[in-house]
Amino acid sequence: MTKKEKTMNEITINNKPNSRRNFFKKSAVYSMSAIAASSIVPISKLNADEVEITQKAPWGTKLGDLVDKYAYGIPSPYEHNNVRRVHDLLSSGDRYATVSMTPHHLQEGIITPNGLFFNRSHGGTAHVDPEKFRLMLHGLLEKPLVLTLKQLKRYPSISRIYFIECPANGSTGWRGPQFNNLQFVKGMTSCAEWTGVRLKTVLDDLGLSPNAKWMLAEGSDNSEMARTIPIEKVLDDAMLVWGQNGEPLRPEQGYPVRLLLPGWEGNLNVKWLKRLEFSDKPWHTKEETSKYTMLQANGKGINYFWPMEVNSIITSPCPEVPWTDLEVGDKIEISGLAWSGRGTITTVDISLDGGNNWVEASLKGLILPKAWTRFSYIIKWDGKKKVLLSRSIDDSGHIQPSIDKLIENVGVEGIYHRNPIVGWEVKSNGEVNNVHVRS
Ligand SMILES: Nc1nc2c(c(=O)[nH]1)N[C@H]1C(S)=C(S)[C@@H](COP(=O)(O)O)O[C@H]1N2
Ligand SMILES: [Mo]
Repeated sequence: MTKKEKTMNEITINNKPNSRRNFFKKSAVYSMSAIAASSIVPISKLNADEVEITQKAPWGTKLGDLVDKYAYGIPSPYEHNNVRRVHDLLSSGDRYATVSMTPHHLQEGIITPNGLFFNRSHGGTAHVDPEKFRLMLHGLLEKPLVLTLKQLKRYPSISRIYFIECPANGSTGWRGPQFNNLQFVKGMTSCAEWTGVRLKTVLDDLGLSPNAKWMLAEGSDNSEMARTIPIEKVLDDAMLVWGQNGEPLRPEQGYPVRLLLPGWEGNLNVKWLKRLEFSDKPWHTKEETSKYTMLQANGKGINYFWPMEVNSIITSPCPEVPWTDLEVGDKIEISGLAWSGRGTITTVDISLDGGNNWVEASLKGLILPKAWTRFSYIIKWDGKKKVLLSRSIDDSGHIQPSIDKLIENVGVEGIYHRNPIVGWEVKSNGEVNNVHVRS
């Protein structure tokens, strides 16, 4: 046994009582046991005598599909489980007002494929004829007008990677672990590269009145979704988008044009956009009176609660991706996603022991503001029960709270903005369960 493996085992069994000091402490020794290892081969027992590899595979003995079989390509039939899922508990009694969730356990990198982007709609998925699409911009503007899609697309475009998250994401576990899977625990967020025009570019052209303090965004779908947005956000990074990961927006995402408010509550990102109105007063739409207020412990509601909080989740392992095939000594990556609607992820810490000790994970690939950020930490499997947690910090100084801390602050009545540190228990046989860790 090398010195590093020993350190690892010692800390795993050293289950100190939780204290506030420990909670924020990072163990330098512990982090050295990660990655730094004698060899990079991840599997302890390798198979060097497999015979099949010397023979022709079944798919090589005959011609494959015609090259043009699919005018629009589809995933391998073996990937049939990589699909969005709806749960009846989360719908309003039908499949028109519900949410179809992203399978994060099967996601690679930080971009959600368009067919897997979560879909939260209140009146079904509308199908808008792009020829008949019109966008009305009016109110406190020098040049109010109605644009066709072609006209809108003549504005100079930009492409940016941003996540969208429904503020109800995570609400299924508000009072305890309700679902033993990742998909229903955190599946109401996805991340894409969006193409469109900055709203500021359009407004510079149309002459926004200095008296304009609010913008109303209204959808053309059956739900008539409408939200009031402060002008500062509109002029900061808001976009009108028509492109999603290199192709036109999908119907589920609001084809042909949606509003994108990077990092802010999903419901503000109005899909199937129809109208933008500018005013000196807010509107108090039905979405702002009957929904999307944040009920606090004292019984009062917070009216507007815009940015999505700093958040993270370990996506591998998770209940859907257990470690049941590992042998003691195998190296394995703990991988996950972190994001914040307030800025850029700076740090993700991992705990293997339910929050007694924390180590810093490495951030992989692109690290962008208001976008998913992939984190990674490699350990050597010792066959011992663990409680895995991830905790992210952003450059605005926000840190993911413990469940108890969050409940202390906002109570248990409000269903939105639930971003506590979430845990997976890995049993000694490698099975993974959703657990709540008190601290
Ligand atoms: N017009 C319209 N816009 C809408 C909605 C809707 O029902 N109608 N749902 C909102 C909600 S609640 C969320 S969380 C996001 C979800 O975006 P997505 O379906 O593209 O993931 O869209 C928002 N925009
Ligand atoms: Mo939402």
